[in-house]
Amino acid sequence: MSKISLSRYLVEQQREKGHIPADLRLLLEVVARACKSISHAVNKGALGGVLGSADSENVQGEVQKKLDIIANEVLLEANEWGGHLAAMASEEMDSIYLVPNRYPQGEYLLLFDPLDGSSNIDVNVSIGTIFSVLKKPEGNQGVTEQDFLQAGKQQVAAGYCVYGPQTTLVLTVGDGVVMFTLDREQGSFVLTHENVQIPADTQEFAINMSNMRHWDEPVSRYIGECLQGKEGPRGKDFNMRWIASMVADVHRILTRGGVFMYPWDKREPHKAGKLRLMYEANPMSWLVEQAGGAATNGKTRILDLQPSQLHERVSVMLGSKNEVERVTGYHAKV
Ligand code: P6P
Repeated sequence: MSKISLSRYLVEQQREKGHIPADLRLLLEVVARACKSISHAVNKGALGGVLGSADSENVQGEVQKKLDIIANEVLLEANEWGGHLAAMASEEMDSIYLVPNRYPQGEYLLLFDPLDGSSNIDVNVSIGTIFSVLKKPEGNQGVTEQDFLQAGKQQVAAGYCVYGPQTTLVLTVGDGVVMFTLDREQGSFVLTHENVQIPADTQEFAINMSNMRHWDEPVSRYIGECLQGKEGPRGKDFNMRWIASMVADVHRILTRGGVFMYPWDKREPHKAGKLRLMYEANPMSWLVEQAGGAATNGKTRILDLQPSQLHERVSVMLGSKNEVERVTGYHAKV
């Protein structure tokens, strides 16, 4: 089979399927090029002097790694001049980033977590870039934060690039999920997986077990039943994985199934959860749904949630449909 590049896939999505307009195709090509640059910087590691802390904090109050800032700057610089964007939003920036007036303004809004899982950078464990694309609402002259506050079901494209043993770009534009692996000799992303499907059932769950004593009852019940194995109500044994890098855990689930959970817990009861809705949960939830899975906050479909703040957090349960429906059902009984 001849190699299909990301560019060819996007042209075909534009020309033959009418799924994406030219400007969105251009935007996705630019994001992919930025991910290639980030992959290059990540792969250098200590040799590039990019490991360790940047001695600064982001809007979340988290210590920023040097690579967090590098990845953020790569994405801003790559996307600001193309004329396809009106503004950007990032986990690493308090407020939105307007495309400078010296460049043409486009109709899209780009949101990203430039380097998710950055606590894993210094220990050489897979990390990734997560991105989400929305359309700027019609009518308004300028762009404000309010324009970004759209439910996840309004996304026009979403994806991530995982920097692991391979650098793999995973994308949906609403026509299923496809995966492209970076061919470093050619310097291009090559289509390696089409029509990605998550099995509806699984025997593998991903959760940070050290938080067990802080969970709500439905989560405790669901995980407790998994731990009881074949002697318990589930009648089968379960395996556990926790990479502490959402991109890597979601990639495993898209590849072989599973359920990922970062639920609300009692440690900081005023926070809905740890993960951010706009640029982590929404893009990952659309990818999972496009691959036949499900994603809720325990009660509501994540893509239906109406955001009220750019950096708001959410409880996340996503992956194999039957497992997500089961744990969501336990919440409904509370
Ligand atoms: P914990 C990484 O910091 C992240 O945002 C996600 O990628 C990951 O799933 C989660 O936090 C890990 O959190 O509490 O297990 O370190």
